This record gives sequence, structure tokens and C-alpha cells, in this order.
Amino acid sequence: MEDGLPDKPRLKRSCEAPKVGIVHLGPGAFFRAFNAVYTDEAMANAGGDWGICAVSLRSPTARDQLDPQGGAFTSVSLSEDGPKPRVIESISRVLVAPEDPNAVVDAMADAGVKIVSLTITEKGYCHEPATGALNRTHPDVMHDLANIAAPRTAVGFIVAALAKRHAAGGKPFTVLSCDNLPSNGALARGTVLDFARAYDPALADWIAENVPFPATMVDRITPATTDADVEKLAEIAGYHDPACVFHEAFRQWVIEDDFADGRPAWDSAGAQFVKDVDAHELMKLRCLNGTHSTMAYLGYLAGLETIGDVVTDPDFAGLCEKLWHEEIISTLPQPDGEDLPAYCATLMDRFKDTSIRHKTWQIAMDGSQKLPQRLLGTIADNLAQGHLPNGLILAVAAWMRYVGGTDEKGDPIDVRDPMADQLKASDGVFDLLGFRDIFSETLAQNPAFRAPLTAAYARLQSQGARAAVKEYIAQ
Ligand code: CS2
Repeated sequence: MEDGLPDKPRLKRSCEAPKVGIVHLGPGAFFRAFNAVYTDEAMANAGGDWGICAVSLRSPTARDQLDPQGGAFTSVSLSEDGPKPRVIESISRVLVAPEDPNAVVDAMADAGVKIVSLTITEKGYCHEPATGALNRTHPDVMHDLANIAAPRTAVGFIVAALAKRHAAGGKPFTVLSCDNLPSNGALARGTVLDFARAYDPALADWIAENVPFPATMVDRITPATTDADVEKLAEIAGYHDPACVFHEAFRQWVIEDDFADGRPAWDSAGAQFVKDVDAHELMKLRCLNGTHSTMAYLGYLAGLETIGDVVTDPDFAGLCEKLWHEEIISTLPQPDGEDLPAYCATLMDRFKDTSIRHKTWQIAMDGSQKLPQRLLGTIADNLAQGHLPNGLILAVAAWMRYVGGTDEKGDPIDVRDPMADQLKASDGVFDLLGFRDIFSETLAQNPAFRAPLTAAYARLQSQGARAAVKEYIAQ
């Protein structure tokens, strides 16, 4: 985008950038709609040096969009009474790691930084999805172990920065994972310690003793920003902001209150600080993200472009309801203060908000990294309870059909996944069940799973997604 649309000025910062107290890895749309908004409100309510240094581990796009605006951007909240734009100014600077990895390590090692937070997506942890262990054979992990001065991975940057702090006798920072992973704090801690042990066992001991990795549950539906969004904002607000994000009004942040050196007053902006996040996280991952992935694969194969299109289709609305009430809620521990059927009813209202154009294709991305926590754990729990979850098994079959790379009209599917090539080259159900990074041996070898999965896959091949959904909701 040019610096400003032909007839609109570029957004500019209105106030001095706040002193940096947080380094955030992953400056994408969700971070801007979520962490940056909560932190902006927390500073407005209660002050504090919680300016964010946002770091991209890959692309210069976010920096190129935000730098000309001094880090300011627009959060556009969508609801039935129309778009509500608000300028957010919690981002103080933006770095692009591949351009200057050392600058990122220095920023994270700076004594003023109390928190390093992450929205790096599931694949950013370089872990094995089925076990949570660090994937030591990941090419970037191998690179970082040999070149810690110029990391490429989040885990490499975190260990390099903590090494620098520890060597200088500094305080630890808190590592705050904000990604859709079960026990995301423990998972981040495990991968960091795995890496540190391979690099410097004494440092690993110091990290294990001193660095908190609180878990969080994060929730705000935020589609990728499109050019149409940027133009829409220019029309309603009178300025050009390519870094804007359009998102639902709903947001929920549940955070384990375990910080090394303070935190912003996020609770003043509505975040919930709790002792144990796990039950909330499981509820969200299985009820929201599990049905999201189900609708992504079955909806895409049935030719439905957005989540709104899927849930306003009676067959697919029935699929969601049946999944929640017959296969998902029964596997969940009761989170404090939540009513699970009411939570799912609210989810359906959120999914039906057609002002949010959340594409099935976008949610279908990175399925190899998402399936274990969104679908496979729930399936395993159902089977352990002696119940056959045909709907969730149909969703896995739909993922297998999707990653084959051809849709029901015979057209190619643009499959985005770190394992896309291997998945596409695989030969059907039994081959795909052989991916131990995704399917545990126990589940993959369980005949109570294999047989209905094979049948569901064959039904998708012969009758298509819509017929398979119709058959499932009629059961
Ligand atoms: C979605 C999530 O893209 C996806 O995989 O399921 O980004 C979802 O929109 C968020 O978790 C909602 O909080």
C-alpha cells in the first residue's frame, strides 16, 4: 500500500511511544486485535511502562505497515451496530528478526523488559504436536543450537536473551504464551528447557528455577486483514491504515497469575487472573477451535467460503450442535464460573455474525499442528468413555481429504501446512495415521478409531461432505 490512499492521509501516532516493558513475538492480526488492545487499555487505566516492542520472526510486512505510523494502528470492533474504530498506541517499536537478530536479543535482554509474550501460532513452537516435545531435528532449531548469536526461532531468541540477562546478573523475564495450545505455558517451558539443556545445562537450571511460564486462554475471532478492510476503514475514519484489524467485539483472556517482575493491569481491561487456566483452555480449544476446524474442512469441501456461510446452513448448524452436546461437552472438566451449554450457545451466536468474514480456508491452515489439541484429544477421551464420536472422526476424515489437495469439483486446494508436501504425498488414511507427530501410536492403532475413520473417509470420497454431514446429523 502507498503511504496514504490518493485522497486520505496516513494514520499518525498522537502521543509519545510508551517505554518498552514487553517484547512480543508475532505481530500479526490476532496480536494487534488482542494483546495490543488489552495493553493499551491497561496503561490508560493504570499507567505503567508497558510499551510493546513487536518482533516479527519472518516477514517485514507488519514493520512496513506500522513504522510509518509510529506503531499506531486501528482496532475495528464489529457488531450488529456496525464497525467501531479505535486507534491503539501500545506498540512502541517494531523489529524484523531476520534483518538484525542481535537487535532482538538485545531488546529482550534489556532490563526494562518484564514480559516476553508470544503469538507465533502452533507451528512457531517447533514442537511435536502429538507430544509437545521440542523437535530437535527442526532445521531452524538445529541452526539456533549452532548459532545462538543469530537465532531464527522463538525458543532460540528466548534462551539467547535469558543467557545474556543471566550473564549480566539480571532478573528473569516472564514468558507468556498466547497461542491456542493446551497448557501453553508448560509447553513453552518444556521447549525452552529442552533447548537450554542442549545449549548450556547450567543456564537451563537457572531458567527452570527462576523464569515463570504462565498459561493463558486467549479468545477473539480476528480474520486476516484484507485490502477491502483497509479501504472500508479509510471510508469510515478518513485515513489510511494498512495495519488495521477487523475483529469481533467479544474477547476473553484468562491468565495464570504467575509473573517474575510485575505485569500490566490487564484485569482493569477485563482479563481474568486465575490460579489454573487448564479447564478454561480445554473448553475453548475443544468447543470453539474444535468446531472451527470441523467447519473449516467439511465446510470448505462443501463449497462454503466463510464460517458465517457454514453455520447459517441448517445441516452444518446441526453438526455443530450435535458435536457440542454429544461429543465435546462430556469430555470437559467444569471451568470456574462457566456454564458449558450457555458457552456453546454464545459460540453459535458469534459464529453466525456474518459481518466477520472468517474464511474456512484460513482456519484450515496448519491442520497438522492443530488437530491434536482440537480434535484428537477429544476423540481419545470419548473412546476412553466407551463412546464413538462419529462427528469428530468425520472431521478428521475431512482433514485427510482436504490435505490430499483436490476439492470435490476436482480443483486444486491451496493447502498451507508445515507438512503440506508430506501430507499431499501420503496415500490415504493408513499413511496419514502413520504421522507420529500428529497421531499417537495408541490412537492410530485403535481399531475403534481406525474403522469408522476409514468408513468416513470413503463416504467423503463417494458421497461428498454435505451428504456425510446430513447422514451424521440424522444418526
Ligand atoms: C481459528 C482461531 O484460525 C484458526 O485456527 O480457529 O484463530 C480462532 O479464530 C481463535 O482461536 C478465536 O479465539
